[in-house]
Amino acid sequence: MNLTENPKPLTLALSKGRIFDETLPLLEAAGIQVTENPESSRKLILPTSSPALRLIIVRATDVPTYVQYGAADFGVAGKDVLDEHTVTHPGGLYQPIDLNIAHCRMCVAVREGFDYDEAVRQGSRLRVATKYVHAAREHFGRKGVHVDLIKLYGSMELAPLVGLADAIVDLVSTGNTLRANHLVPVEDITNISARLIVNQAALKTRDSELRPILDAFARASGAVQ
Ligand code: PRT
Ligand code: MG
Repeated sequence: MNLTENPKPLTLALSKGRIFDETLPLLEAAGIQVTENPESSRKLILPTSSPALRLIIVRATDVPTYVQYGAADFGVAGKDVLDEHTVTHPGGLYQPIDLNIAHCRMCVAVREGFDYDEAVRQGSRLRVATKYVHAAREHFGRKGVHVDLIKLYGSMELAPLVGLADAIVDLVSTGNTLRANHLVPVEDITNISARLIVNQAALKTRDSELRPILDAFARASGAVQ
């Protein structure tokens, strides 16, 4: 397919911050440079050095939505975000590559001094605050632990400190945020990294344009195709 047949550039959805920063080298491996930085630019649509590719900057949790509805042809999102999205919006997304970027762990954490193992052993009903209610429900369900889940949209670390919850399910990379708030991880749930997701219709209709970028991303991230 060439540009006269399909003049609309491919659209890649990214969130600013670590996903944008860590996707840039992958784009460069595909021969594509991005000159504007979403941290300083207020533009939500960013051009690239290739007229055939533009970026849109959206909230991390909105990336799968833009791709699923075809407003973006492809996007980069954390496995945490994708797993939560898929529970409520199954289908429509093709997830071909683990990009090996934005690594972290999803953990259960509690206040220092809170005896989590004893609470679990006693069968106490735990209050757990999290952004990841589906992952948390599955985790505690597997363990047979009764929990009341409290949905939060950010700053989960605060919840155990002010008596909103006994535990949190959150992402941890360096562990600095937990330490700064006198929290300790007590259980690992899963390892997280960012994935490339592709709109299923775009994968068929725009395959020849997508393919070189997907291949370059796969090579640069060390993914086996
Ligand atoms: O921040 P905002 O509310 O706008 O959106 P977001 O948190 O969804 O986006 P962003 O950019 O923070 O995260 C995008 C993706 O990066 C997530 O979906 C994860 O897949 C991945 N990622 C990797 C992380 C982290 N590492 C991470 N450490 N996402 C969040 N964190 C947070 C964590 O929630 C905790 O508050 O960083 C804090 C812990 O970090 P450490 O280094 O102190 O342990
Ligand atoms: Mg964040």
